[in-house]
Amino acid sequence: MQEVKIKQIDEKKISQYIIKYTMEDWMNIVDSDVVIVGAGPSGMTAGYYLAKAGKRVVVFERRLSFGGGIGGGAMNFHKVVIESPAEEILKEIGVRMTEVESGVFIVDTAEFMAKLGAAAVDAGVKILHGVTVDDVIFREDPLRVAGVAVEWTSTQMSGLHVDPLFVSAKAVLDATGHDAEIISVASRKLPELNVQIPGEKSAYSEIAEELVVVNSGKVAEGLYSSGMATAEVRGLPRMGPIFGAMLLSGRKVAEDILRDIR
Ligand code: 48H
Ligand code: FE2
Repeated sequence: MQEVKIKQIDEKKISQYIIKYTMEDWMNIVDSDVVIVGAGPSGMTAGYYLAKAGKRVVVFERRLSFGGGIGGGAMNFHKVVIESPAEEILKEIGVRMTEVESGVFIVDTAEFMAKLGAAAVDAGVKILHGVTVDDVIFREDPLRVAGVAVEWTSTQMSGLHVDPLFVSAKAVLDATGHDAEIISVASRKLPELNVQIPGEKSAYSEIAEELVVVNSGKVAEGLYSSGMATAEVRGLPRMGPIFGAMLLSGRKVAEDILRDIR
């Protein structure tokens, strides 16, 4: 048997290193350029392009995983469909695809999630898991969304009365998927933003993809939507397990945010 020499470190130091470096990160995170809520396909794509453009981006994800709805595929089948021109984005981050007809691709869900997550992290996005966003910060003159309130998901699930911490940002992106949770809370608590939520429609895949992409963007000053949150907020049809619009809407909203916060 070969001897293995493992560096020894005691418990106190393990804790100290984790606490010190976590808090250093949080000191920066509370003053971000862009807060993205949700590490699903649209949120991670937006984060990837924003970080590549040099913005300080944090993604808060309620769960302890990446990918949002990618992981469930279609009825738990481990494949999803991507259509042109969204394959450009997957090519850029090295996801392998099978072209099943001109402009239509099949991808594996695990590879899609892993490589999108890795691309976002490599571009400089901070992704924090187990954090739920449950409110926004606002400012007047001019009226705008100026950040979010965050809480540990585990604290929320416990039902304990614990106040959140606040994170300020020049732009907040609701990439929370079907429920558009952040825009919903902003619309309810800040009626002066004048945001109505008609709700998502039943499936009509052929038209839904393009509609989601072109309608992703600013919802109110400082507040943006992408992916299925856009369908909810703009009253658009759903499309099922085809993910081109999730990627393209993430890229589109990143471009809009870059223009606005320059
Ligand atoms: C922190 C939160 C909070 C919160 C939610 O659902 P997602 O995958 O979102 P999209 O829009 O990028 O992608 C949608 C796609 O997965 C999908 O469902 C499609 C294409 N459906 C078509 C159809 O017909 O059904 O990801 C959202 C993420 C998830 O990981 C949530 O856990 C997370 O956001 N999240 N994180 N604070 N308040 N709410
Ligand atoms: Fe869905």
